[in-house]
Amino acid sequence: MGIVFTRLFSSMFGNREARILVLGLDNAGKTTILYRLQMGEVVSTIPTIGFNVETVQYNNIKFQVWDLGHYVLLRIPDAAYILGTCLLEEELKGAVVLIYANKQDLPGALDDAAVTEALELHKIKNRQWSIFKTSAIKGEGLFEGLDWLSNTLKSGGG
Ligand SMILES: Nc1nc2c(ncn2[C@@H]2O[C@H](COP(=O)(O)OP(=O)(O)OP(=O)(O)O)[C@@H](O)[C@H]2O)c(=O)[nH]1
Ligand SMILES: [Mg+2]
Repeated sequence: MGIVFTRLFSSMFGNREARILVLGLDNAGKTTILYRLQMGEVVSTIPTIGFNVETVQYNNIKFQVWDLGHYVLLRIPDAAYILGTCLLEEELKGAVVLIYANKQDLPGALDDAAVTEALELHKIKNRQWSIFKTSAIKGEGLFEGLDWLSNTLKSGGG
């Protein structure tokens, strides 16, 4: 699953820009999602060492997407803990949280309710968040999530 944070900046000219920090379990599909959103196709990936930064233009918002590689092998309880810790960061104060429950095309994938429970998303207070079931391989759910994100940002979230 990928975990996405974003924060909105409006320039003097009304162009909207947002930064997205992509976090998630190793092998969750973060890099695949990034390039699927950017190019509309599945690219072959190798485990990310360091990070990828790309721009995705969508709904009149220029998203600068930071895709972090697996520095540590995360498991779900770690992911829940790290998410909670990240949300305490001053830098991410007010950031909107979009969760992709990815790999829904695979049998046994945790669905949105199971991911919500595993990541303890109901503990998130004073912040807008939403979760979407996705398959980066099939191209399902990704833009629905980005629609939620851009609408939330445009209505003043983040
Ligand atoms: N079946 C299925 N496979 C997926 C999906 N998304 C990604 N994958 C595959 O999962 C593997 C890992 O994808 P990556 O995008 O490299 O994963 P990552 O989260 O960037 O991994 P790290 O960079 O190691 O943290 C690749 O073989 C992808 O093709 C999906 O929705 N369904
Ligand atoms: Mg990667």
